[in-house]
Amino acid sequence: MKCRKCGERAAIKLYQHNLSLCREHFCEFVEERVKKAIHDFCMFEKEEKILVVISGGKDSLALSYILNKLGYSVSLLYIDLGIDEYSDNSRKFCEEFARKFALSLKIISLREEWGKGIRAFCCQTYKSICSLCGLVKRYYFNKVAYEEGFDVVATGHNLDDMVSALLSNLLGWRTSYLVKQLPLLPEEGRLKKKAKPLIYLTERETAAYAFLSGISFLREECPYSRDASFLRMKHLLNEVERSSPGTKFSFYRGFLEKRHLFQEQEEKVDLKDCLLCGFPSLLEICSFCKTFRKEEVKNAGKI
Ligand code: Q46
Ligand code: ZN
Ligand code: ZN
Repeated sequence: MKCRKCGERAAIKLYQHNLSLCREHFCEFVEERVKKAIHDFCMFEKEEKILVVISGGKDSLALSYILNKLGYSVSLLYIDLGIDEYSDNSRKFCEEFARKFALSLKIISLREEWGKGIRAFCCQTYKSICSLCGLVKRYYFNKVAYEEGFDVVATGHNLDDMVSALLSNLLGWRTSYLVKQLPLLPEEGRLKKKAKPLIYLTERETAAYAFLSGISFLREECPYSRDASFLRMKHLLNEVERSSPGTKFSFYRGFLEKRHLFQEQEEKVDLKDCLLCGFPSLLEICSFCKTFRKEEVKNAGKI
């Protein structure tokens, strides 16, 4: 198998594009896809300050590496959820990456901030760790971006993440979630702009890029991912992609073309400032404060 660009030995075959590429031309291909996503959705400019949320895994580290290589102003944020050894290991990969590429890294640790890991905060509203994990990550990346003057938060969601969430929300006809599956969510009050520059790349491509670029990343999966429904969607979509390469991309592109159908149905909600933390909330007290500041909520007479 030879690289279509230079005739050297190919490192990977991209079935969707019927294209074999060597290491150098594959990395170039990936970086071009990221540039295209940034350009197509006007995600950010060179002078904007970008906060990249990292987990120690291939996607977020590959994204940080590419944005830094392309000359963007990048800082990193790692949220330590306190999930036993998994969090300790992922934190080490993040610290090592930041050191190696001389990038600033802020760490927020639930055990340091709240005395306990995420498991202890599961409750009636957030029964599953994964839904609570989503709330914690969204709360902190927005808070850090707002308080520290970042223009945009970038996350390492790839095409597989987007289409699996899309399929799962479509199967349940959760239209309010469907409209959130966009590559760019605009700034709204204290909620900072959110960008997903890896949306034109599959998980296989980001993994290959991280490996071929010599990025060391955590290969261990979060222990809770075994029960996560999005993984079942990913397996399903991989089956479809194997027999019909390009399906994931055309599914997502179709959604982008038809997103107005769902946006029209979206009810405009007025967000208030949470009485305890001041960040946007549907109710007087935000979900994060209700979960993490139970005593204060009680004292405020809101329970
Ligand atoms: S980190 Fe968080 Fe995932 Fe672990 S707790 Fe679930 S959502 S599985 S990608
Ligand atoms: Zn080549
Ligand atoms: Zn709050």
